Amino acid sequence: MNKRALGVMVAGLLLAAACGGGDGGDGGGGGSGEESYDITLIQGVRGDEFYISMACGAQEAADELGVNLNVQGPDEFDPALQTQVLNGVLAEQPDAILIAPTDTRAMIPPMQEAADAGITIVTVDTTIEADIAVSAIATDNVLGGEKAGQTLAELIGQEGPVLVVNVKPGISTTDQRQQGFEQAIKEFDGIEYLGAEYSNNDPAKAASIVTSTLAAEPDLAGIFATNLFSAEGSATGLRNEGSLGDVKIVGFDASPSQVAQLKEGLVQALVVQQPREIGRLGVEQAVADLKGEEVTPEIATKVVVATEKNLDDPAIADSLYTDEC
Ligand code: T6T
Repeated sequence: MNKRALGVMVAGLLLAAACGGGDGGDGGGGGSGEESYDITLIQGVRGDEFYISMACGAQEAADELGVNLNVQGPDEFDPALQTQVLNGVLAEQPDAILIAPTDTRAMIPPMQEAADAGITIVTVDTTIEADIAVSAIATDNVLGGEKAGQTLAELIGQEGPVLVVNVKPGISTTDQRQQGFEQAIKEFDGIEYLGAEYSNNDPAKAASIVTSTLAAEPDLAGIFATNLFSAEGSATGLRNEGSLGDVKIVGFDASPSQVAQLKEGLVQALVVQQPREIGRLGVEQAVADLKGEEVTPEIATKVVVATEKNLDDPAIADSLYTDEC
């Protein structure tokens, strides 16, 4: 580094120290010349394109608002692992945490601890059964489940046995999707509901659920898979059984692999969320709270139904998930 560059750097550091910058404490808001906030996004699980897309939206908002965004997540969709991540984040004392809690109850105590430490909490995607977050931004998951039910009913000519491949009980989003689906299919007398089985967010488990269900119910007409990994795995299960197109699948989410399965005809429809929008809104709401501005306690984001035919419509194409920003 030359002397001039060093001088500029030292002057910058002195200025930052004078303004109290860099301590991540009581930030004065984004924008040039002002202290910026430190916000951490804690995903439900790392490597899931839903949360990757959410992080991209959060980063866009962070760039616009001059926020330092840090993104972390557990290796599995699991409250014990997510609590460890949250505890590590707590030690860093960010101004706000955006979190997708992996369990409606188990995540209450660690989130309460974070709120008690004066950190602004915003939930993104999933929610908890306690009033800790200043804002909760989520898909209308009951509506999404209803749309899945209506779409699947249409695909199977309103008759035959149908199965739900869910994730695990206690996740707000996927519980609500199942609820919405069950409400919707009640309207069709010809549909026999086989109930829900749980994949534990493991595609291999989802595939084996499909294999064993087909062995017991060779006339299986349709499957609703309530999230990305359950849907990817269910479709793989059908491919393994050579049942391409015989059994209709409506999945939730729109990862690149799910879109490929839709194009292949293995899956007939996907209920697509707006994870980028959820991430963006999460940062905006956190910053509003930190600045003492008005915050919206609950924001519901929309879903769209993608089929092979409408994939190029801008409303659908713009909603598909990404594996990198
Ligand atoms: O479906 C999303 C998310 O909305 C849900 O809460 C958990 O699973 C996903 O992340 C997809 O894997």
